[in-house]
Amino acid sequence: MNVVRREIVLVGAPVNDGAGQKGCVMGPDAYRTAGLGETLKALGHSVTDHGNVRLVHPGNVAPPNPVLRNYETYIGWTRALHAKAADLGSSPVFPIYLGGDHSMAAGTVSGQARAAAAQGRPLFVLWLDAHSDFHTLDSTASGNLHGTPLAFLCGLSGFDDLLGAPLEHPVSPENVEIMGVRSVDDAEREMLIGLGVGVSDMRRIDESGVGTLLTPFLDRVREANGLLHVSLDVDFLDPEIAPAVGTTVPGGATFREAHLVMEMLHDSGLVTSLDLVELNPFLDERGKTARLMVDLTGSLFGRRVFDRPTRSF
Ligand code: HAR
Ligand code: MN
Ligand code: MN
Ligand code: MN
Repeated sequence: MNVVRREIVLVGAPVNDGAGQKGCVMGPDAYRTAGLGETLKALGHSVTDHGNVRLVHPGNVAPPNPVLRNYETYIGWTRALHAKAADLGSSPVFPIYLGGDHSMAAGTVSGQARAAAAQGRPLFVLWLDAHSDFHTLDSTASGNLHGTPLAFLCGLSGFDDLLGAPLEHPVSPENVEIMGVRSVDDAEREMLIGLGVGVSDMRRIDESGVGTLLTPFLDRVREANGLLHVSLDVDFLDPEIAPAVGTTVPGGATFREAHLVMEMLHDSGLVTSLDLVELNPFLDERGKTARLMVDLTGSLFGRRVFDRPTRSF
């Protein structure tokens, strides 16, 4: 069997202030309850749970736009998770960040990008999401900060409060692929096009299939000797199969599309860190969504029906 045994570290990020409604704070414990650690161990990996990261409140910081909600805790979480991810990224472990709403990725991905830069390797990001999360602090109309982390990570301006200085190691927009998107605001669309971010929206998935769209991106990661961070938002999935999310959008990825993405990512051997975000267990149906997210993570870590052909001819 061709199993690469990984040293997996689970990190809880009970971030809730970036979302419009409450419940993501329970996400990390729902993944633990749904058996994430046991599932990964059964696949032959070692798993260590580092518990939950704690918010360090930054003190009073005036928001640059009055519409922003919970600006100070966005800063506090970004700093705490950035430090944790930069640390884990410099060791040979595979971190899985258990969210928490998607604003947490401002910290996890920027920390991983710092660690990648220290190794002289580019970080690529696969953002699996119904949304592009590409608002600046100026352009957001809702003020919900989970709609902004990818713009921050790509180095757009106005985010200097988050780490207290301009982002030192932004992710290059051409190294980002957003997949499954079906809800983009006008301001986001202009910025995504202007910067050349890769976007495979649901229509392109319908027309070409996830495999055809994912392969060239993975080839680019490999050719660049890059590291690959995957940020999996529950709302990437169709709400019929994954109801436990506050921002459902109809017409999402199917069960098989999502598993195929995870299986291809596994086979590529390129993924080095993962976020599981936006799970709101308060909205779940008997743990169905939490279990699906655990199963998808199992596919990313090598679960398959057959590990070799049944015949040699
Ligand atoms: N674009 C909308 C806004 O900014 C919706 C953002 C919702 N984001 C998430 N994460 N649920 O993907 O308010
Ligand atoms: Mn998101
Ligand atoms: Mn540096
Ligand atoms: Mn989303």
